[in-house]
Amino acid sequence: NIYGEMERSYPPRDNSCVISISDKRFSQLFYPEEHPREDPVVMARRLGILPGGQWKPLNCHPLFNVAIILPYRNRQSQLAIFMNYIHPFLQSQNLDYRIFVIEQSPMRDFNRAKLFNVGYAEATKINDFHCFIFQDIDLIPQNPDNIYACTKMPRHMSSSVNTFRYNLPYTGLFGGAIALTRKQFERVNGFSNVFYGWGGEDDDFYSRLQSRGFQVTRFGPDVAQYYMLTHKKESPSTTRFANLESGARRYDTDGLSNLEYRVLNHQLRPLYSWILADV
Ligand code: NGS
Repeated sequence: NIYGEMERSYPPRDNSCVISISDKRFSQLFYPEEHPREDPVVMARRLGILPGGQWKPLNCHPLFNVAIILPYRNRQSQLAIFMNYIHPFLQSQNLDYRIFVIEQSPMRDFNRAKLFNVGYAEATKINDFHCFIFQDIDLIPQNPDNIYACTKMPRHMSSSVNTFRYNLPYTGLFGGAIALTRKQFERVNGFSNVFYGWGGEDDDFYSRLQSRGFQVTRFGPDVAQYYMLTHKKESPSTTRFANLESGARRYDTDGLSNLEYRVLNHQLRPLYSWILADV
């Protein structure tokens, strides 16, 4: 029973929300690109989403308190498809959640891992989030039983992606979508900040977890199914292997502990909190 592995954010009460309702709406929606798109303001009003993309159930006591962190640059149509889909999905799970989009300013190569650290740091300033989901905007969870909340061990959520024909390509893959409690994330000093450009930062993060004795967990491949929105493949960074190799020497000094960035702009948009950062 996967739900036995969940790490609650709040103690249960008489009127605790049920964790999953296996909502059948979601399996009908693929392809998500073709799902009817609702105007963000209309959607927020219809679903009772507060400015900045916050929501919690009002008729039951939520068990999970989650910040969803999405690194972002230049993927406007994916962002729209993701938001259109994810709010009803998260609401079906009765979570107390808030969505953060962390956009990297132009010029430097994209630094997915550092944007996660920025998202973590900014979210933590706003609220005492118990659980963090770090995930790519192009990944759409297909199974409503894939709870967007934390487990007793750090969890690789997207182990079954359509582009890999729903197979895990290698055991150490920890990219795509992951869930960690604040404590777990702090224990490994967050992500490395040095991975500019595509690739390797998730492998480094996996090594960090292993170095601290964490066994990562995954739900079964049927539950962990994701649909990836199509896009051109990025060209991999040339420094990723060198950074990976020297990674172990930096676990304590490179991460949340030395995180530096500037927030250039921020807005509470109808479906998410937007933060523009120079990293
Ligand atoms: C590995 C990358 C990871 C990446 C994974 C899957 O090779 O960062 O492929 O990529 N590691 C290195 O480059 C060192 S995927 O096929 O999803 O584009 O997450």
